[in-house]
Order: sequence, then C-alpha cells, then structure tokens
Amino acid sequence: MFGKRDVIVHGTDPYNAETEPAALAEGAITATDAFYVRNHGAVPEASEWRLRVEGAVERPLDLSLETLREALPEYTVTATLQCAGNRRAGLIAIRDIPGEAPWGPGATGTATWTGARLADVLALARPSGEAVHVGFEGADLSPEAKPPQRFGGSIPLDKARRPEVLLAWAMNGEPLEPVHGAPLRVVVPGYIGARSVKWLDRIELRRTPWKGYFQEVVYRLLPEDGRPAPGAGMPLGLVALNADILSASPTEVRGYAFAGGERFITRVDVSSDGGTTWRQAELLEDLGPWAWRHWRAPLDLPPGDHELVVRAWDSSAATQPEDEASLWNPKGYVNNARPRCSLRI
Ligand SMILES: Nc1nc2c(c(=O)[nH]1)N[C@H]1C(S)=C(S)[C@@H](COP(=O)(O)O)O[C@H]1N2
Ligand SMILES: [Mo]
Repeated sequence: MFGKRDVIVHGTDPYNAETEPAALAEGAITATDAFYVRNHGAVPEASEWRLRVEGAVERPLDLSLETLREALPEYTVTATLQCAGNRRAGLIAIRDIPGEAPWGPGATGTATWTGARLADVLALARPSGEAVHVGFEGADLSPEAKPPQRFGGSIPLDKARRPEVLLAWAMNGEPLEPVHGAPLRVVVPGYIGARSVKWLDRIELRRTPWKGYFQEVVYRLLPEDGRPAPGAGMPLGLVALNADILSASPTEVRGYAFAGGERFITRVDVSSDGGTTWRQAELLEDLGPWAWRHWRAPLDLPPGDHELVVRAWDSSAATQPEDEASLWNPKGYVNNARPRCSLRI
C-alpha cells in the first residue's frame, strides 16, 4: 500500500506495520521501505504547509519549509525510533490486551535523519520565562480520541534544546516519505516514538506537559489493575533498555540492543541453557550515541533442546527484567523482558 516490503501489517485503516526480523537483521540502518509505521489516523493530505511556533515565546513564527531549509543549517543524526508498544505480543501471551496491536520485535528501527535543529528554531522564537515544555502537533486527525483529535505530544524544553533533536525532512538520505511524516517531523532521540511527531505543523511552548489525548491518556504506564483515564499512570518518555533476538541457528544468534534515554549499551550476554550460564556477545557497528547496537554470538550446540536467553546491559549498569509476567500492564507498553527462543537441533 505504501510500497513497503518485508513488513508485517497490523492494520490498514490506519496503516500500521512492523519490520520483519530478517529485514532488521540486514544491517544496523533499517531500509526505509522496510521501516515500521505507527499511525493513529490517516496520513494527512498534502496541502499548503506552514510551521507555526507559538505559545510562551517572545517572537511567534510562521515559517515555510523553504525558509526553514534556507535560513538554518542542516544536520544529520543517526537515531533509533522505538514504539512504546514494541514487543507487546510477549505481554499479550501472558494476558490478552484487547484493541492493541500485537507488535513483535519490529516496532523499532534506525535511520539517519536530516533537518534543522529544533534548538535553532527555538532560538529564533525566543522562549519566554514561562516555557518549560515544547509541544508538537501533527496535521493528522485521530479517530481514537473522542471527539477526534490531532496527534501531539511534548518534551521538556531542556531536551528540546539539545543538538540531537531535529525537525527532519529527510530519512536515510531521501526526502521524507508521506507515511513517515512528510514534509516535516520531529525526531527526539532517546524518547519513545510517540514524541517524534509526524506531519508537524505546530510547535507550542508551554508551562505544562501536553494535555492532548496521546500524552494524557495514551502512552502511559498503568498499574496492573489501572484503567486509561486522563492523568492515570505515569507518562512514558525516555525509552527503557531493551533487546531482542532477530535470528537464531545452531551456529549463531543475532539481535539488537537499545539503551534508550541518554544511556548506551555496554554489554550483551547470551545463554544457551535457559539462563544458567552466560557468555558475552560481540557488539557490532557503533552508529553513535542515539542508535541501537546490533550484536552476534557464535553457538556450537549439540543435538537436543536448547533455550536461548539474552540480557543486555546499559551504561547505568541496568539489565533487562527476567520475564514478561512481572511487566504486564493494561496498555501493553515497555515489554523489555529478556528475549528467549527455543531451538531443537
Ligand atoms: N502526527 C503523528 N505523529 C506520530 C504518530 C501519529 O500517529 N501521528 N505516531 C507516533 C508513534 S506512536 C510512533 S512509534 C512513531 C512512528 O514513526 P514511524 O511511523 O515513522 O516509524 O511516530 C509517532 N509520530
Ligand atoms: Mo509508538
């Protein structure tokens, strides 16, 4: 439908699809035509596009894409996007989560993103003393909210001023595709995918975090017995340490590990006896502080049944939780349990 290949489609209206493990395993940069898509509404129709910057600013802006591209220097950042619902299927296996897509390990991917620094746009608009959060609003209308609402979210102003946060018009060296947010999207490295708002046409400097449905009700971690309601549970922001297996054979296991936040991957351990003994995997290509690490470990397994388990470690010395049972939550977010895989040889 959008010329995507190697994807598992979870819905067509709106279109949602994840990358197949084999396509993720091809390299640390995910091909654009295999990159996952997470939409909460229809891709908005192309129209006369402007970016407004308003709210707690001394100088509100109303920019064309040409002005943005010509007036500001262009930067490229390699960053992993990860949906908070990535690996939800593992939680659904514990207890059903009706109405939420059963994402496997492929609601994540890594691309190079090119655009202007949000910091440079903010410097032009001059945030006032009141500004603490930066809100982003997309042009898409989501029927998930009643009444329908545009998709939006916010990040703290401190993060918004960091050099890695981009207003991107290109992905993997090509013009951004409509399904990934053309003509302009935010890319917030280290934060859940939901903050990287696509089809961005409004930035609002605010005193408080975004009050829209997708931050006040959705994308929050509820207690096991919680119900979605405005302000219930905790808002998700920084991505938690996570890893998954992308391929496993009698001679080799491969996968990804993503630290999230401002952390980086320090080690990945692999067990082939269900977690009794561990060996270190080899960390592959380092794409910089905002990208995952792919890893591999050679195996030499005798005939029989084997259970592979993986645990990644990050620069805060945290490792992944043992299993999904302790992580189940009503919306099915942040499944970062140690991935497991059975092999019969
Ligand atoms: N405007 C808008 N931005 C959005 C969304 C959306 O539905 N509408 N989905 C968000 C979510 S939940 C994720 S995980 C990422 C996915 O980006 P991608 O589709 O380019 O992979 O976009 C985010 N930005
Ligand atoms: Mo997401």
